[in-house]
Amino acid sequence: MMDLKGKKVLVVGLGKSGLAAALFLRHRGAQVTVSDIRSAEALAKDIPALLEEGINVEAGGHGLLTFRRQDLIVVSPGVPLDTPELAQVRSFGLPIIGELELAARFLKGKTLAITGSNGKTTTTALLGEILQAAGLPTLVGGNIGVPVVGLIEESTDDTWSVLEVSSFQLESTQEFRPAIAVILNITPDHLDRHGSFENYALAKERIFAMQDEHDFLVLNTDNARAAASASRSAARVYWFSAKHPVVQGAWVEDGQLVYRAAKDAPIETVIPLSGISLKGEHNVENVLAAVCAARLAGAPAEAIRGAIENFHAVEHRLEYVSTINGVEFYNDSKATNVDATAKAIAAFPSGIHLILGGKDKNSDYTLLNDLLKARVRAVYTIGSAAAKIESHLRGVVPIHSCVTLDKAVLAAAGAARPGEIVLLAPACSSFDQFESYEHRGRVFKELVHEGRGWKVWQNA
Ligand code: UMA
Repeated sequence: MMDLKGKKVLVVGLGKSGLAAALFLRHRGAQVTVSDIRSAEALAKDIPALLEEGINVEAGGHGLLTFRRQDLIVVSPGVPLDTPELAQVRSFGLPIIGELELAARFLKGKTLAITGSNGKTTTTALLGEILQAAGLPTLVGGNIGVPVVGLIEESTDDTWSVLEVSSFQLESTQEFRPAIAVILNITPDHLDRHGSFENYALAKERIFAMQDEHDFLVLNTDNARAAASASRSAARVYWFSAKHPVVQGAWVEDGQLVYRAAKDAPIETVIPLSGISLKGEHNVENVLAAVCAARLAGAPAEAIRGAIENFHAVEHRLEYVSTINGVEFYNDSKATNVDATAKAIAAFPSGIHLILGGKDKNSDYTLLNDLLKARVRAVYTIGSAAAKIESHLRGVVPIHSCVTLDKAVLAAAGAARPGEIVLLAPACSSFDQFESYEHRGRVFKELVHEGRGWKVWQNA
């Protein structure tokens, strides 16, 4: 474990992770400075508490000198590792780690880490419920919204920390070594940050980089890039598949989710497909991954079944909002990439009014064309990506430029007929118009609930 006493540590980025990291480092005796590009006014709510703790704050930009005078730099996940200041001090040999790596060096007990382009949050939340139902001391955190450093004080040698880990967090890991790692799928996302699909996939693969034959890696046989990781892993590989049996792991057979611990082990029946309340084929994959990882962690099948039966959609992930005048509204604000949106569309057979747009991530929206033709009545665009989306989808489905979410909800609700669906699954990040995808999802839900009384909806 590293000794932080008296060390000069710079925390870059003062969001959730930076705040938690700064406080943790300070409590362990480090001399802490936080640097953020946002102005002091924008950071006003956090600065007084930091100053009171004896933490220095640099607001309104990153000063190169601030970066140089340190023993260690801890980077928030949203800060690109190639920012000029970080690139410079790296060339001087200064250690740079992310918040996840910092936490990994102090967290007690065992870690079950889940990554993937889509499904991470649902699988993480479900696994947290399962391990808890199995009576194991469980903490849940990571990209799901709870910085991992915040779990350290509560962790004991018996704890299972169930962590959602993103490519941003994994990119800067060094010693991070989960006892069980899960890669749900790898499809294009965050190409603006990682530069190429392969770089993005390599960042994800850091989840098993430090694992050895005592550890487990759970992979999706049905996703080519995730499955390809098997040959690069030193861990014991387990599989899940929604399509066919696997040698060891979880799959679907005769309408049941089943698990087998080894090639010659008996097949255990865990739960019928009908026992899963989550919508969509992709959620069958998420549940299979959870079944496999939970069995590896030692949870009995009964605890797994009970937790799955009681588990409903996580907020902002294909979350049912309301039915108004026969039109169903779904909030999938967490669909921040094209693949996630494709999965959301695939969850409904037809009659979808789809709200798309936000901040583009160098994505290819033409990948949606076949699904749009088959299932979507109209697309309603919002945000800075609208023009690009419209040019990619032109001639495929009717498109309405709505600019903002309120106009899109109004237009979609006005056009939808009873039995149809209004779906927010924007395929983009939210940062052009909202603070976060959660904020965007909450605004959507408020608009839907407020809209109950609107005349235009009653006429729909
Ligand atoms: N900042 C700088 N310099 C920069 C860039 C940013 O100072 O060059 C500052 C910003 O001004 C801001 C702060 O950094 O004040 C934001 O830091 P951050 O983006 O790391 O955000 P946090 O609030 O710390 O949230 C992060 C994760 N955010 C990202 O990875 C972008 C959250 O995941 C995560 O829940 C949280 O840590 C706790 O672990 C969100 C996310 O969008 C949900 N994740 C991506 C995804 O799921 O697709 C990866």
